[in-house]
Formats: sequence, structure tokens, C-alpha cells
Amino acid sequence: MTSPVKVQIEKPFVQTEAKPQPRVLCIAPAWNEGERIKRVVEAVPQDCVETTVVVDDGSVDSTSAYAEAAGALVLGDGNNHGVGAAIRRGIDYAMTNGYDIVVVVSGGGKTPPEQIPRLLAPILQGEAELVQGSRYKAGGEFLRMPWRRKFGTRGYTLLFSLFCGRRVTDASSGFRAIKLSLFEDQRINLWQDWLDRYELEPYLLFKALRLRHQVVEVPVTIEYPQEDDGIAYTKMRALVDWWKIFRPILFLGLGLKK
Ligand SMILES: Nc1nc2c(ncn2[C@@H]2O[C@H](COP(=O)(O)OP(=O)(O)OP(=O)(O)O)[C@@H](O)[C@H]2O)c(=O)[nH]1
Ligand SMILES: [Mg+2]
Repeated sequence: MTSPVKVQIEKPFVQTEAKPQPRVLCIAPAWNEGERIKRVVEAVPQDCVETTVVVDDGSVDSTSAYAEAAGALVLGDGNNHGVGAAIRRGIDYAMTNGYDIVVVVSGGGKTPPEQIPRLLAPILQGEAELVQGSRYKAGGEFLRMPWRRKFGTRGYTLLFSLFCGRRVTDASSGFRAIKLSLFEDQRINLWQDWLDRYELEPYLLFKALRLRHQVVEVPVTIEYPQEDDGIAYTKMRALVDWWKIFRPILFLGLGLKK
């Protein structure tokens, strides 16, 4: 008796191409933030952020050493150029090195990096190009925020929405995620000298909204320092720096700048 011939049926080889994960870079501008920058860098979730870049904007303290010790890549030329120039430098680095998304956090710790996944989610789901963290959207929070800031951020947001013609709940927050493909739109030009200081952040939000890009606000917690930390809650100077956040909305709203 002959034994039955075993026929082995081979499963067809189907190559399932895994979609490459978008590469995310976190940018923390820092100017004399000392040990606070270490806490910020350490809190960046490593499962969704590949690299954290601290742009040391000419600090005269140990900001760079703390950032490096915490595992960040430190950029900077030893001079102070302003927070806008620092963010732009981080974006340039991300573009040159093939990243897809950047997340901007405060080097002073007001924007807890643990919340980065909330900012990334709408971009990863294909629903946003710019995600703005909002303390005033339902579910958002602000801890220890001085009354002057409550008044200032609310008033500023109202003016911003009026000039922009699009309603937002928190225009003054710098906690955001940006899909780098947004900058393929040549009408958004961060590479202008007048944006070097506090102007760049409102400029970007204003332009993205006006040009009808996908902008989504997500609720976040903004944390002001403890009273007994003995540190100022902001480095912004009254009037001079308020003008710097106001002028982009005025200039763009009136069509005086691009
Ligand atoms: N004021 C100021 N901040 C800078 C500069 N360069 C980098 N930074 C950093 O940019 C962020 C801006 O901080 P602040 O000036 O306190 O402004 P803020 O909007 O009240 O605070 P954040 O929530 O930290 O953005 C901090 O992380 C600073 O360390 C600069 O030239 N001036
Ligand atoms: Mg800010």
C-alpha cells in the first residue's frame, strides 16, 4: 500500500507594510531656567517623543548642563535671540533631520509634558495640523494662575478672536503640536526677523486659522510655580512684551504684514 502523498499548501505571502510611525521632536525654549529645565526634559514621554531639543537662548546659568544631564539635545549659540527665534531654531532642526511633528513646551515648566499625548492625538488621527493646548476649553485647568494672568489671557484671547475672525478659547498658550507639513504652505512664513521674540507664537496660530488649516484646541493643564519656589511666574515684561504678543494680531488683522 502506498502512503498518501501529503500536499502542503503554502499560505500566500502577503506583505503587510507597517505604516511608519511619525517622528516627533519636542522643543523646549529655555532662558535661565536652571534646574526647572531638567524636570521638564525628564517628564517628556519617551514612548511618543523621539528627541527633546532644548534651545538654550544664551542662559548665564546652568540651563544647558541640566538639560544635557536629563538627556536633551541642546542647541544654541550662546546669545539671546528671543523665544520666537528659539522655537524657529527647533523647527529648523526638525525639518533638517526628517521629523514629522514638533511639540512645543515651556522650558519653565508651566506646560506639563506628561500631557503631550493629548496634543499629538488629533494629528495622529489625521484630524489636525496644529493642536493648541487650551486651559479654558472644557476639561482644561489652570493651577495657581495669578489673577492678572487670568484677566490678561482672557482679554488677549478675545482680541485675538476678533482680529482673526475665528473663535478660540486660549490664544495665549504656547503648548502646542504642529505637523511640519503645515509649513509647505508658503503663506506661513516663520522665517521673518520681526517674529524673533514673543510674536512668533500668536503669528503661527493666527495664520493657521485664517488660512483655514485644520486647527484643533484640546484641554490642558497650565501650572504656575508654587509661591514658595520664589521664582517669577513669567519673564514677560509689562507693556514692552505685551506689545510683542499684540502686534502680530494687529498687523495681520489689518493686512500690514504677511
Ligand atoms: N522671556 C524670554 N523667554 C525666553 C527667551 N528665550 C527663551 N525663552 C524661554 O521661552 C519661554 C517663555 O517664557 P516666559 O517669558 O516666562 O513667557 P510665558 O509665556 O509667560 O511662559 P511660558 O508658559 O513658559 O511660555 C520660557 O521657557 C523661557 O525660558 C527670551 O529671550 N526671553
Ligand atoms: Mg509662552
